[in-house]
Amino acid sequence: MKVTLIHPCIGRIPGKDYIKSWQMEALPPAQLAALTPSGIEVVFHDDRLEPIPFDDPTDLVALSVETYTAKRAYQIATEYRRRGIPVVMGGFHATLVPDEVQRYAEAIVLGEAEETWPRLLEDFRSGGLCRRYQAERRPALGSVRPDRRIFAGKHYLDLRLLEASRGCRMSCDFCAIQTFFASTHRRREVASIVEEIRSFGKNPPLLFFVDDNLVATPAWTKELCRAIEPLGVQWVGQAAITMTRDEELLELLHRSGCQGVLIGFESLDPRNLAAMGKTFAHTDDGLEAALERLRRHHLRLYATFVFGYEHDTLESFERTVEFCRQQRIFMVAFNHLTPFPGTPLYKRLEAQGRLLFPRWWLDDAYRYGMAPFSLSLPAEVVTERCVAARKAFYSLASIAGRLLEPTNTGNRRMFQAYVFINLLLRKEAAQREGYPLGDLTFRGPLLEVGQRRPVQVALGA
Ligand code: B12
Ligand code: SF4
Repeated sequence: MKVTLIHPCIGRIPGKDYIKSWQMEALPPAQLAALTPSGIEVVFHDDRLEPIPFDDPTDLVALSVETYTAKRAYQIATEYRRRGIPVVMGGFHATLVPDEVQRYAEAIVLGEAEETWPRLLEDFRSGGLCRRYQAERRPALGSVRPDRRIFAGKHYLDLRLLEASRGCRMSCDFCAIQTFFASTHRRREVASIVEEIRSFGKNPPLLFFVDDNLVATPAWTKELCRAIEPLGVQWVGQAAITMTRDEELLELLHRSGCQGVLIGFESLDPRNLAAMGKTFAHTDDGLEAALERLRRHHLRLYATFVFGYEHDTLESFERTVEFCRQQRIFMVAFNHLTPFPGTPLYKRLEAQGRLLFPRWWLDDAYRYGMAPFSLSLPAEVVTERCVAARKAFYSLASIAGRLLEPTNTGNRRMFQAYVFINLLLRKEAAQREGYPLGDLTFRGPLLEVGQRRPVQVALGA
């Protein structure tokens, strides 16, 4: 039996390269590969890097689906359905909107795959595939490590992704994580994380802990830092501004090799933070003092912001760019707020009739970067101002100005990373805009389960 794992891209413009900064190792298929019983052949195609050989024989196709990749995933499923090959789907979107995803997949998996994927494969092998799988409980983490052999020969960014914990206890109203993990947070045994890092060998690439909040449980994070310090690795991860209240934590993070953290600031306006349920992100002595503490401990910052919330005005964009430039932040993301289906935000905007594209992820008129809703500011304004903010932050003058911050350039690897990332994001500031969802070369209608048409008819349709 042969299973083909596929990680879909968001979309594709014929003849143009995919967005470089999104080309990182894909952990979901690596985890599925590790969970697949021996004796089943596994092949992996990364749609972001390479063409998919649709005509290669396979028994089953498995796709990870995020909201932004849903349309492309359905296109890929359609290609296989034309060839009579069953497709299963899992991941965030399959969990957030199972009824939609189920129309395009013979079977779907809701939630995490550790328990359900082996069961699904067994059912498929015995001819009894069910339509829907959902784990009865959240799996223990760390007993199965991603099988990274599937990445061989693929050219990803030079980062090694790994997980130390899953989920988040917070409940920000826009966030798909809180819906997917139901505001729970589980951590791996520190020893098993150390063992995984050791398995990467001497001088591994920069590690990227993909956890949504690596500092959610400070005592555990400190234990982790102490355990990885002797390994001499360099790493980055995702955290929360709450970490700046604990100087011992900051010091341990630095000593363990932490080079920088992504923090979701979302907004500089406390009224917006209150509206999104993110009041825990307050800092007693102000953001400037909090960022100063990060710098003092040599921690670089990737600050992410979203625009379009209730209290945003035109000034919000300029004020935020100015703040980030003044603080000489290593890198930023300025995106419009995104109503992901299944989140409280999505339900609220839907109920208020504020969604301009109710199913934006499938709408042919929708492009990446377009605010699909309107609150205090018109959607086009939010869309345009996000691009302008990115261009201002990634202007050559801003990149050069932020070089003056010693933390940004403190060691050779991070100096090179600063230049590479800032120039890349400068290029992508405009490249991402108007990016299509789905592959523009795809022809024919999306085929739902049970529909099967000859290839030549679909291609000509
Ligand atoms: C690392 C990461 C990235 C990296 C790399 C992504 C990659 N190579 O896959 C980068 C930085 C490039 C990135 C970019 C983006 N990301 Co991202 N990213 C993540 C992050 C933090 C971790 C993903 C991960 O590896 N998890 C570990 C794996 C093992 O867990 P998992 O994906 O949940 O998979 C498990 C289950 O879901 C399930 N499963 C998953 N797929 C399948 C498939 C089958 C068949 C089965 C059975 C089961 C199954 O089994 C797995 C094991 O239990 C997640 C948040 C998160 N906590 O997951 C966001 C997340 C996936 N990203 C998100 C978004 C929005 C984006 C961007 C669109 C951001 C932007 N505006 O630019 C881009 C899109 C890029 C793209 N798709 O090409 C959202 C997606 C939300 C949604 N509703 O779909 C998330 C959830 C973050 C969030 N806060 O909402 N991202
Ligand atoms: S935005 Fe961050 S803190 Fe809020 S629920 Fe999502 S992962 Fe947790």
